[in-house]
Amino acid sequence: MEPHSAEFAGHLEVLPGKGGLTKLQVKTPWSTAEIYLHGAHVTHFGKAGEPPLLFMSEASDFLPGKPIRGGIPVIFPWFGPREGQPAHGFARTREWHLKESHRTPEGGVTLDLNLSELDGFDLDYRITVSTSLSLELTVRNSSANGQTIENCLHTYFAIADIATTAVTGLQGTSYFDKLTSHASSEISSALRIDREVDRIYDDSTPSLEVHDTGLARKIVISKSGSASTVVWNPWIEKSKRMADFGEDEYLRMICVESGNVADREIHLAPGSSHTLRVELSSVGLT
Ligand code: TA6
Repeated sequence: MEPHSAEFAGHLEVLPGKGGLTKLQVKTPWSTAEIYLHGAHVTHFGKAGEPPLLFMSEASDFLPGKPIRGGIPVIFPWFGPREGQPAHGFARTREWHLKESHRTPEGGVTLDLNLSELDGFDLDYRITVSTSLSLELTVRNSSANGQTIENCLHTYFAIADIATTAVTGLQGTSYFDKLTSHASSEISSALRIDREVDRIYDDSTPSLEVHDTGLARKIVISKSGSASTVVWNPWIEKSKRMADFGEDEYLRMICVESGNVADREIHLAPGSSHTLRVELSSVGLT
């Protein structure tokens, strides 16, 4: 593989990854990360000396045209199924372009990826690897017509055990339960999962946490430009139906996704843009 002009010694390498797909390997003084150009898919982020923050299925495909299972799928321009179209849109199965990369003044690494051969949209995705993982997904309507889109950073978090994990920060937030098609409101201050959960919360709060007592840490999800939070765990039966997901992997993952979906879809005038920002970090549980 030709050395990429963006590579700089010891901090960014462009390598053949799984399935021969191009992988960007990032190393900073505090952390490591891996991003595939296929779908601009972050497949790994971990702080030195800690278990990875992101879950990756051991059964994931790494094939052109197939989504990677785990990490942070980029969902665009629609969320969920669509007749005759790929579920969750096509951004996550397209080959993105690495436009630029540079070191931050503190020593982190910033990658600028782009996907622009989509009719009517121009997507820029800035990924900054440091003591935390920062993501900025900007969509510009490059067409002459108004467009309506949904977007979501569909993050799979790695946890020790779903039975000793809780999501905090959603109390009092209304949600749509995709399994029952009923609307409801979150009553618990610490949401625990003991069955299949697939909920779209109407949630613009700037911060949520995933408390993992098994790993004695909490993951902090800070976000802006996001009016929806999706919480998903496939549990037993759905896990068995997913060919690219291990039958018992539901025990070690939870999706807490940040975006703008369903009623919170985004209307973009010609030439206008929208940016979704998410920052992921971890703190020890005292
Ligand atoms: O975000 C939750 C969800 O919409 C679930 O309904 C489930 O379908 C999940 O996304 C995974 O979707 P995928 O197309 O990646 O299998």
